Amino acid sequence: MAGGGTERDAGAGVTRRGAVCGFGMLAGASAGGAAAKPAPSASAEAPSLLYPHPSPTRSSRELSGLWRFKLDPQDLGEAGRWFGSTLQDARRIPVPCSWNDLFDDAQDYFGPAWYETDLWVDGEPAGRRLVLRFGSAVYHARVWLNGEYLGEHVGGYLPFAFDVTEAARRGQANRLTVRVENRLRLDRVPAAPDVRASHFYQQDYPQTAYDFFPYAGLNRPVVLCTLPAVHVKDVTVVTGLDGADGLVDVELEVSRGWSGKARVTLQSPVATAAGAVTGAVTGAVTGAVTGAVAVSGGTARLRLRIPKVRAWSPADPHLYEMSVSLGEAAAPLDLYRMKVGVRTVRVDGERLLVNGEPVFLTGFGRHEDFPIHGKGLDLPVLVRDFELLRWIGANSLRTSHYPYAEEALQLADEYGLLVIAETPAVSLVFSDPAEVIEARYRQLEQDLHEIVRRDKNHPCIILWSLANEPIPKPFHTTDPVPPGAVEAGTRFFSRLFATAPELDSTRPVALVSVQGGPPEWVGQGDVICTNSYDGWYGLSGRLDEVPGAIAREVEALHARHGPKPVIYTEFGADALAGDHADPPEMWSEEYQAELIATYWSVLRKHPYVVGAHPWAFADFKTPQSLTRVGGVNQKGVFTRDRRPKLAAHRLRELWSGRRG
Ligand code: GCB
Repeated sequence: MAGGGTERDAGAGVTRRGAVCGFGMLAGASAGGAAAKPAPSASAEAPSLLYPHPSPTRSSRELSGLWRFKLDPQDLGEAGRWFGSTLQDARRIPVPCSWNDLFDDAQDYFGPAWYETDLWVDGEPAGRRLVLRFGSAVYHARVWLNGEYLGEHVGGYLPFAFDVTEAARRGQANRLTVRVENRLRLDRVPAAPDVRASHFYQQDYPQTAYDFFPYAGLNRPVVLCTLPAVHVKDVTVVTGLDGADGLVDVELEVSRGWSGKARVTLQSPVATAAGAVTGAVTGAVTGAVTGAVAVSGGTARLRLRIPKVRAWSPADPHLYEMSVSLGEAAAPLDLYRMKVGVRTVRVDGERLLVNGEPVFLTGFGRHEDFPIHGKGLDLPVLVRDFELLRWIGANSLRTSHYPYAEEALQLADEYGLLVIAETPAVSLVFSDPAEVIEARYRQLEQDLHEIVRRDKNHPCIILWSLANEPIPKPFHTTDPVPPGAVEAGTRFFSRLFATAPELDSTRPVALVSVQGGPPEWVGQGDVICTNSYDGWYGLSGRLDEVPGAIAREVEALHARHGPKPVIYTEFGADALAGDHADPPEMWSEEYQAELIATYWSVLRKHPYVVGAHPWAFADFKTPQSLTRVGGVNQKGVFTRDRRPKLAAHRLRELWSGRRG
């Protein structure tokens, strides 16, 4: 493993300014308390993390492009004040992008790396707050502007922002420096494995505890935003249905503890014959629905009623345009626009209901993964994937195994895909030391706050997944489960399951268990989500024995946890594209297609099973190991470059009902 050195405390000898690390306002219907605290000055107030949609009072400019980049394997940069002047011997790196596939010496690099770009702010409107917003940084970032320390963020898949109004200078280039550090550590989420537990032939490289490549860097856009001093800082939308009407409860948080008038308007966009989007209103609604409210001490709540609402659903993913304006309508102090889908989600006994109707989830877990870009936001791939999901007849998606880019959720809202939104807690091991488990808990709870705050308003999200495959001891050991490991996990998840509804009481919560995982953990969920690999890791090659094994397993789950809905969040087999065998053999396209179809037919016979997600949507890069041919997990029903395997065609037939 490259890199070295130990982490020091954040920002020794440097100042800290307005960093947001997710300890702000809690989401959900009862949120809003933190804004009541008087803000001594705007720059001391944590900046808004709302998605930076532009409006007449706001601007956003992506700083995407070629930045300067330098690895720092000896960890010399901070002591050497690399943020104080232009990076020496730097090479160019695109942002957003993972660094691993670009440079040979960065492929398996773990340690600090420095990013730098020049930033001119002269084009931004004067008199507004300037905010730098990072979509994500894997795993830990420290940021400086013109040598002045702005702050840090820990955790790889969530946004953070800094108010740079005072630090930025007009009339000259501003030097933006970011130190990103990606070490695989036991106390992180996701965590590195405790390698003492693995035998020599079971060690993957790089050594992750999870089965995807640890792509690192500035994977999502960095955006320079401007917004007025008094601005909408957060919006929480909760929707409901009352007969034919839609109810939209809106909670506002306004900066600086501001008091005054606010207006919230909802209207349907409609494509004109020419394809343009206008502000006209369609459907049964005969005008925009507007509500006025008094903001007091930075908070306000109101309810809008949409007569004869056009509800959001997979069949009709209708989105209303919502605008929130502060102050006088004719000349608002701030105007924030976002989309709202009106829908309900609820678990009722063994059913999962969207708008009161039972749903059955067809779809996949996926990865943010593509050659060269790694986990860098790649909009063409994202759009292609959503088109393929539509082609194959998927109505849902799990953000395995971490929060995806915000743009993915925006697309899911528009495509009408139901999303199981997952935290980055993948493969947590509970035989690790107690202090390590506690450190992970703190990180995960922070992540959960940040996820809910970021994603709470997406109608597509119907279920939170708190973790994927937590395990009492590492997979690769035959040692017995150490005493206390199951109990440690039970305590861990009890705390997390208690926290989730405090943040969002409107959606069910689950964790994704692995076949044979402790029932005490998965049983805490509103929905029982399970991964199952009969015919692959177990009963390898024995397709004829698989139906019986699945039936026994699903019936045992129901007996243990019923009445609750069950979702099979993973099942499948690796298939090397182009490898064929008749009768089907492992690694052939036929075997994968047959195994997936077998699961489908058994699961469909059990009415409490409400979802079947074969693993995975597409092949994806993993650490090198004996089980990953080409360093790729080949369980995709599409190849890594998105060509369909036999299983994709088979699923398309099954999901369209053309084949039973
Ligand atoms: C699982 C994991 C997933 C792996 C998959 C596999 O259970 O949740 O991350 O990629 O198995 O292919 O082994």
